[in-house]
Amino acid sequence: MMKAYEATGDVWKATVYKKAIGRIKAHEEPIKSKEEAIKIPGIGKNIAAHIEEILETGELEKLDHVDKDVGVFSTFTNIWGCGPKTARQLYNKGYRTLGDLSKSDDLNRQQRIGLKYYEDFNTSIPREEVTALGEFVEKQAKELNSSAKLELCGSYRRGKKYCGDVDILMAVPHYETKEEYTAFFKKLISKLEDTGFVKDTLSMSDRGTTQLMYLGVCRGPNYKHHRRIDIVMVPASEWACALIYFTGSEFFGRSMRSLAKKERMLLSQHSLRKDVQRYYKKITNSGKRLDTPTEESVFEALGVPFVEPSKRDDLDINAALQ
Ligand code: DCP
Ligand code: MG
Repeated sequence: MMKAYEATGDVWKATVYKKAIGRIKAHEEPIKSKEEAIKIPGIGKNIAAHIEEILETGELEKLDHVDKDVGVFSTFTNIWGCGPKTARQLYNKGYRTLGDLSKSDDLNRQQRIGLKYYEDFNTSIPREEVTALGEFVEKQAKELNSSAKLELCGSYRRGKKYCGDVDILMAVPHYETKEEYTAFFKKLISKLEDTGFVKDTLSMSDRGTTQLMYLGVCRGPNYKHHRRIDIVMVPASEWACALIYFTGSEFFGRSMRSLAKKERMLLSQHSLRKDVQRYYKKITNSGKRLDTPTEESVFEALGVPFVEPSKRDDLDINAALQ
């Protein structure tokens, strides 16, 4: 249904479904009735009724009325790098299948890589494989610098059994200047290419800031599938705030940033700052940067108890405090 509304450009309805999907995914217990469904924040009466129908009949009748073209749209938006807008453009140009697209000049380089690994990128990764891929990268990194630090983030760190991609955060203690950690990171990526682990590169950017982000495609030795891998390199002093950001969930991260704001602080993926002055949305004084060597120290400075990564799926830290 979300894809159907995205296809027709009904952003508001698509968002309602997107939010519900997020909440259902994050819900720890199986949902066995409409009553259980409606208790979950973000699930309204209509979606609870859909859930009941699926529980009872195994199907959702409303989906039968969705145009078959939505199937095409949904296939296209499942190509990495292809959003709703591109999918609509491709559709309007007459493309209907992945086969059509494989002969087309209308995809950019990233979308062509997305198409090449379509099946693999749409298959979730068992946790054990993510562990093995992370260990491979760690071994290569430590061969370059034995004190290099690496943490698997995203859904993996939140304890999921299956992950959409591999998210890695890296730093080398005492590497603060961009020159030193950029040199290390470039060497690492080349090494990952030389060993045959990295199969394709989607992008390498420094996001105009202190953090470097590599997006690519890898395959572990002894593994069958190609996987999406993101590696982020940060200066050592940004480790803890970056760790919170990349662990997610996106929802939890947003709630932490809004909590900071209430405390007249500013939390980002780079740092935590205090005594921040704002005039409406504008920051008029960026205050003072706090030293945050660990994740725990960030929670402490914000005055909230530490939240285990496995509890960060669906948690609004503000609501939890009330
Ligand atoms: N993130 C964020 N805001 C975004 C994108 C990402 O805060 N717009 C953070 C939170 C995510 C983390 O980065 O948890 C990793 O992004 P992913 O898209 O890889 O999301 P997950 O790892 O949580 O889920 P998946 O299993 O689908 O990869
Ligand atoms: Mg991820």
